[in-house]
This record gives sequence, C-alpha cells and structure tokens, in this order.
Amino acid sequence: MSDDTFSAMRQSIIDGAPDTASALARQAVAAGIAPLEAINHGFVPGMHAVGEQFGQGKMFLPDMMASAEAMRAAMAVLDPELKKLGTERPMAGVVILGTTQGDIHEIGKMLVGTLLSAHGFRVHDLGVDVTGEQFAAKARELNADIVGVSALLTTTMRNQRGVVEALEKAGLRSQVQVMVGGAPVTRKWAEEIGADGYAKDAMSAVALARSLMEQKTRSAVAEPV
Ligand code: B12
Repeated sequence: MSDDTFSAMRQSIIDGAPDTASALARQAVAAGIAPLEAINHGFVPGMHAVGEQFGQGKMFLPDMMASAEAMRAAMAVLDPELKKLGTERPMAGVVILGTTQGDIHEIGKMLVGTLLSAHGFRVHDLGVDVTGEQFAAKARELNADIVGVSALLTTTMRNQRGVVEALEKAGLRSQVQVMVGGAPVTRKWAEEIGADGYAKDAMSAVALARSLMEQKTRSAVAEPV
C-alpha cells in the first residue's frame, strides 16, 4: 500500500471524516492489506496528530470527538478482519478488559481486545469507567486468568492501582495476572502499583498476555493446591 494511502488514512482521522476513513479501510481490505498495517501506519498516526494538536490548543474537544468517530468507522471495517485471523485457535486464556474509573477513552483498549481475541484469548470487555470492584466481580464470575486495565489520563492512571487493590481485597490476586496500558502508563508505573506487566501497544499486549499465561501455568505446577 502506498504512502499516499497511509497519509490519506491519517488525514481522514485529523479531519474527523468517518465516511472517508471507512472507505479507505474498505479499500485496504479489498487490496489485501493486513488490517494491523492499516491501523498502525494509517489511522493511529492520525490519532497521535490529533492528540498533539489538542495538547497545543490547536484543536478542541468537538474536533477530538469527530476524530474518535472517524477512528471508530475505520475500526468497524477492520475489526472483523482482525478477528478472522483468530478463528480455529485453541483458547489461550480468559481476559477481562476495561478502562479505569473516570476515564472514557476506549479505542486503544478495544484494539487490545480485538488482537487478544484474534490470538485465541476469550476477552470480556467491561467498557469504560470501570471500578476496581467491577473488575474483581467479573474476574471472579468468569474465573479470569488476566485482568487488563487501560488508562489514558494522568488523573485516572492512579485508579489502576485501585484495581490491583480490589483484586487483593477480593482474595483473587494470586489467581489473576494484572496487565496495564494506555498512553501515559509506563513499565515503572506498572511495577510501582504491583501490576504483573505493562505493554505499550496492542501487539505487545498479546505477547505480554502469553507470557503472563506461561508464568501462571508454571506457578500452578510449582505450587499444586
Ligand atoms: C480520542 C481521544 C479522546 C476521545 C475518546 C473517544 C473514545 N471513544 O475513546 C474523547 C473526545 C471522548 C476524549 C475526551 C477527553 N480527553 Co482525550 N484523547 C483522545 C486522543 C486524541 C486519542 C486516544 C486514542 O484513541 N489513541 C489511539 C489508540 C490506538 O492509542 P492508545 O489509546 O494509546 O492505546 C494503545 C496503547 O496505549 C495500548 N493500550 C491501551 N490500553 C491498554 C490496556 C492494556 C491492558 C494494555 C496492555 C495496553 C493498552 O495499546 C493501544 C493500542 O496500540 C488522545 C491523544 C493521545 N495521543 O493519546 C487524547 C488525550 C488522551 N485526551 C486528553 C484529555 C485531556 C481528554 C479530556 C480530559 C478533554 C476534556 N477537556 O474534556 C477528556 C476526558 C474524558 C474522560 N473522562 O475520559 C489528553 C490527556 C492528557 C493527560 N496527560 O492526562 C490527551 C493525551 C490529549 C492531549 N494531548 O492533551 N479524548
């Protein structure tokens, strides 16, 4: 796929143009382009540009909302394509996913969920603005292996710690691995709050989830109940 197409994808997000974004995504699928390539090289750079311009006061909340709509339109086309990659795989583990309390950013988390599903994980997405107690209750109900917590705001990042604490309080911490992510989140932060892992993007989240499952299996063998 040409650089022109990737820059048109990027621009469709900056312009907040869902119809164009959707049409470009369909073109990519028709041309046999890997959906993740279209996302990572075309549409996501558009979101980054929007974030930068918003940070510099050159774009405002309605613009950012329009851009999010355009991103959703592209994802509505690419998501089913990504999911197709995962059919016929053995179940890799059960993951509860959500964006932390006070935070309504969902695009990155949805991408993480899609790729985990595509790689055989059974994902239950709790949505946005999710409390630690809600994470813990669902983890118990579904006997989850991993809880994945997204946060996009420096103010809501601290609620990731609340999720770790809620799992501890519910007596589930030893059974459930916690992974955290989101633009302001770092490996250091993950360590500080006692999470088991951090990943910077959706592909790394898949690798992380696999390695957390391996650790879980190893410790289950080492400590039989
Ligand atoms: C789109 C957007 C919105 C949309 C969200 C729409 C939606 N349905 O999601 C809307 C318009 C609603 C919005 C609102 C706000 N936003 Co906003 N938003 C963004 C923007 C431009 C893009 C986010 C995005 O979708 N990125 C694309 C995805 C693919 O990337 P990602 O989210 O980082 O996810 C990847 C990784 O982080 C990782 N990952 C994500 N989650 C997880 C979870 C796990 C477990 C793992 C392992 C990995 C992982 O993998 C993902 C895929 O690769 C960012 C800018 C930015 N650069 O992040 C600002 C940004 C996050 N927003 C910001 C702000 C300030 C706000 C508002 C407070 C604005 C306001 N004045 O009201 C509100 C907050 C509302 C709230 N309570 O949550 C700031 C945050 C500043 C800060 N440091 O705290 C940013 C950075 C913009 C800026 N430069 O100032 N926003």
